Amino acid sequence: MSVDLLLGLQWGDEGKGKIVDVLTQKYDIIARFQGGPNAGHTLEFDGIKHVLRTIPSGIFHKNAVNIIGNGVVIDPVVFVKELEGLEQFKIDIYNKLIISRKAHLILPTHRLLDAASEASKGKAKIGSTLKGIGPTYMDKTGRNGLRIGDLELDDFKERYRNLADKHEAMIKFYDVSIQYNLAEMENEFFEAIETLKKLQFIDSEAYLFQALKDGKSILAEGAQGSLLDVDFGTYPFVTSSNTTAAGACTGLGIAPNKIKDVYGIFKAYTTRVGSGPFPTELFDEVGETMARIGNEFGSVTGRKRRCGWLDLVALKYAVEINGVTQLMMMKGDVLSGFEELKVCTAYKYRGEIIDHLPYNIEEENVSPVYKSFKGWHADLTGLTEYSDLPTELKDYVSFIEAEVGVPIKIISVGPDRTQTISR
Ligand code: 2SA
Ligand code: MG
Repeated sequence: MSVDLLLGLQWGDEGKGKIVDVLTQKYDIIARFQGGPNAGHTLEFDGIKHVLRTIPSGIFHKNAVNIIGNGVVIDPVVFVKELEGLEQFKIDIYNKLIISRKAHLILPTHRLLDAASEASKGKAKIGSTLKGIGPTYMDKTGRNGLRIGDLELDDFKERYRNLADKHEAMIKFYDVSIQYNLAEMENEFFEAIETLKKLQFIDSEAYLFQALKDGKSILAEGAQGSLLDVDFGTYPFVTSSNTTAAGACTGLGIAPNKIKDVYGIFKAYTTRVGSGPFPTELFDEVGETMARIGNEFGSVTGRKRRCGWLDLVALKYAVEINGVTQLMMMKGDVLSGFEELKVCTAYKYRGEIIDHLPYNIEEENVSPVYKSFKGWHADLTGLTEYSDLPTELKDYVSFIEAEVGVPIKIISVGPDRTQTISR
């Protein structure tokens, strides 16, 4: 059997949670491979809206096993809150959720370091979610990190203290004023660890090898989006993990030749939360309307998301980097009611027209070249058949498919599980 991947193709918040939830019926195992509590995967079903942070989006399905892979970073405090939020659903969490021993731990001081780093950057700040993601991955690649498996060691507390002391010195070095009570944060941390330890810790790569041998089907769930990838995103305004397809190999221990389908999720328009370049960003009424109708607020931080037209230059790039085999277009319903829609097909860069992302992609040197489309007015949210969609939307879909060269297999017309049109 093989592994399918599901990834966001823009700057996150494409609607991955919803699609994993819809697709999980087909899979035995759902595995998260990168990121951590910076993610906010929103699912809606039976009139309930739920946001997942570290836990894979297959958790609501009866038979799926959910794995948090080695590439993920886990904050015990956030994780336990997430577990508490799930209590109402009566999920057999201790059998359905397993964690890789190799996943790294986010310490309270990682969160403080994140805050200190951002404060020290002033206007140039990344706009991080302040969940300690960057500093935790820095400790991972710097070979200083603590992992889930370390919780099973007798000297965990000592290891913790060593690292936390070092972090405290670093926080002082930043020389910024951030208020905190570390003792309180540590109490909360160690308390959360006791709950966390009730879960199964495993060598998840071995589990997945065996699962593949046993003919199980696996869906790898990405977090954030391709343009936030630490290597291929709009660096330095990125997150600190590989959000692209390669990240699934390193974040789970899956060989590239085991990957079959790569589902690429994108919004019918574009959003970005946090700082950094965004060539098709709208600063006018149209952008405001998108944000309002699309309810574009960060599901973790509540920050208002920046909105703009669909950027096909960036989308094509993400499709290539990830080897996307099927596209899924989200939030088509949000575009209902606009007289005119625009799609960016190229950039004007230093006086030239280019069709790729330049190394130095900043608002000042890149301006989008648009193609206009006629809008539609129909309410899509109750539609279930592709044939019932307005002709203008079908034209929009066909244009994207032709430009990108990959079929759009799912069109989402609302947040609920049922508001999903398959082709
Ligand atoms: P970080 O916290 O170090 O990963 O931040 C670095 C950049 O990555 C962006 N980022 C995100 N962008 C969109 N959605 C994300 N998840 C949350 C959500 C965000 C929220 O689902 O809504 O609630 O604000 C996410 N996580 C990280 C971040 O904005 C920085 O630009
Ligand atoms: Mg999100």
